[in-house]
Amino acid sequence: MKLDEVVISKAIIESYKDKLVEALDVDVAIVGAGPAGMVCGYYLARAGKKVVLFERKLSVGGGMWGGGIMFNEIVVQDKAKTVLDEFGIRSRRYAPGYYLADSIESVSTICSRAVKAGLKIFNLMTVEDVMVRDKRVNGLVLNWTAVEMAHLHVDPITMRSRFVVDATGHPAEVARIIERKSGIRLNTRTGKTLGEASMWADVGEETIVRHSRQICPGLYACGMCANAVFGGPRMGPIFGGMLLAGEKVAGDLLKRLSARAK
Ligand code: 48F
Repeated sequence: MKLDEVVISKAIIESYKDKLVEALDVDVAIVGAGPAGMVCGYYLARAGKKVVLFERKLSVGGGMWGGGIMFNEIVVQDKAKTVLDEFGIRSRRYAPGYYLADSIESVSTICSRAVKAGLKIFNLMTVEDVMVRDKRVNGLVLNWTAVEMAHLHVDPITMRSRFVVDATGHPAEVARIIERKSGIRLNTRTGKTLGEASMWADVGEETIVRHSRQICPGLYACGMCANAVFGGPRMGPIFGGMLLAGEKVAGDLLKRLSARAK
């Protein structure tokens, strides 16, 4: 059989079009394919929820690939070892309470398991705005990252979602859009994002899980974004908090979604 380039092109275009149309009305839309966002997406998809994730970059994985200073190993504490095990990521004990995992195995395995569980990931797409109705976030405004990079004057498209998760890491991009444009008060001391504090792994890892929660109606913060919103410290290349944050936000959302279904 001779290969026909037009058949290849049609296959891609038709399949992607169907996938994108399906993504326009979902239970949960996650912004950012770092470890926190992908873990959150995995648990939601595994529970049968319709969940999509939009990632600005070509590759998923956010800040996890590079371990610490590009040494591609990550450290995970006792509490989060169960999440590594759940995904089937191999780890080894370095010292009491500290486990090491290969960052490449970690990112690729989390991504693979999440996608196979049913999470639909759209890479190369930037979330540039949100939809707000009655003071509640209920969707996202999307454009190709290439449009953003080239500063082209091209209008975006819109999708609807029962809940949105900001997993954009340090910049907390969705929370900052809310702060700038919506007039909605965030659930913080000042009603605005507080900005992250300087490095303190022990505190940062504890607060990140606590801070990963609803920050205004319809919107949850997850992972490093949560510490940026609530003023918690950064923690460097220990990643247990990111994994536990993803698991926690997924658990909170599953409760909310089942309450809405009743
Ligand atoms: O930064 P990132 O990995 O966030 P995370 O899951 O994990 C944080 C750690 O990697 C590390 C750390 C540990 O000490 O602090 O930084 O909380 O992943 C965030 C992802 O969001 C994407 C971005 O490209 C990255 O892959 N992202 C950011 N803004 C947007 C976005 C946006 N507006 N639209 C789409 N994707």
